[in-house]
Amino acid sequence: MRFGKSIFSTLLVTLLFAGSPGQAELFGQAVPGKDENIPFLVTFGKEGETSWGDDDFYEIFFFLIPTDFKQQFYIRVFDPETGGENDEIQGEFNTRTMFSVYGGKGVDPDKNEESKGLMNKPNYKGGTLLASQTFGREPRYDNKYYTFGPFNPTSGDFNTKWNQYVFKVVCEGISGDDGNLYKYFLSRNPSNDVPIEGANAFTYEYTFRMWNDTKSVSHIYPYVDTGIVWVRQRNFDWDIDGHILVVSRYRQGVTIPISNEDHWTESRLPVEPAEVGASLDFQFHKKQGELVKNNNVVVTLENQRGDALQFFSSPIGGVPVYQAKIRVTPVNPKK
Ligand SMILES: [Ca+2]
Ligand SMILES: [Ca+2]
Ligand SMILES: [Ca+2]
Ligand SMILES: [Ca+2]
Repeated sequence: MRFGKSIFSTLLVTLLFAGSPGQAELFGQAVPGKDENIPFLVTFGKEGETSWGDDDFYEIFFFLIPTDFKQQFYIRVFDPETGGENDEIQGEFNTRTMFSVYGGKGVDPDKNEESKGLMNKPNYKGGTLLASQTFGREPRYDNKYYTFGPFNPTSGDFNTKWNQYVFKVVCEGISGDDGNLYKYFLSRNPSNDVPIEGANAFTYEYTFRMWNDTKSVSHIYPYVDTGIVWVRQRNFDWDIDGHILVVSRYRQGVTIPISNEDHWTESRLPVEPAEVGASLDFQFHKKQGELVKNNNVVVTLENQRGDALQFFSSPIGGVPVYQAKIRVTPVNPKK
């Protein structure tokens, strides 16, 4: 993927309108993000079954630190252990999960394709290991934070196009079969969630837990960069739980094919020129009636060239809102 001028103008617009309600929060440090309405990320121990909703037993997130931020920062992990509250038990709790923070050369996915951690590209640990910690079942971290850091922004992999330092956190389910549910917060402070203005986070393959609430709608926000004509969406283990709707400034909503248990479904979605340089809103609507419980799901997107799209925790350009006044050609997604 290529970040051109468009993202900077979008970021600039975002900065200019920071005060208006509904605009992008500048503080994209909660992962999952505030607008996503996703309760937790989830990574299973590698002895788990993929039918429980994690296809590969690891998850990678990138954190972006703006160059004008000169202080040290921290990456906090909420409920890093697997046991007690929040986590998904299978038999007894025996999962061990390793969190590793990387900086330096090799992290930036723009320069190192394998850093993205997509399927069939196993060398996702590019970069310099800055910190690592393994958690089993540990009551002291149950429903609590573990804090990595402090880190210096300049320990990241500098990306000149974005003018930001890139860090990477890899979470791997190294043993056991339970699901570790957790979330991140990028913070100025080791013991509180204090956001860094202008920072953000993203992933290329999003593995997350849905709420156990039929009324809830979760969102993820892929950024559509210049040159994108269509995208291929892939979703895994959706368990036929309701529907997935794609909304944008120019798209009132189109449903996409959904996956069943332990199953990938994919489809192509044409992109309108007017959708370029902004985020799409992938909405995950729960099935009404009987609750599909503990639904974990995986989503990836790639463009017509096969390059993966980023899902930003704080949507670039803000949450896209359909604008009825703008006429668009009806979209008819074809495989
Ligand atoms: Ca727990
Ligand atoms: Ca177990
Ligand atoms: Ca956990
Ligand atoms: Ca599932």
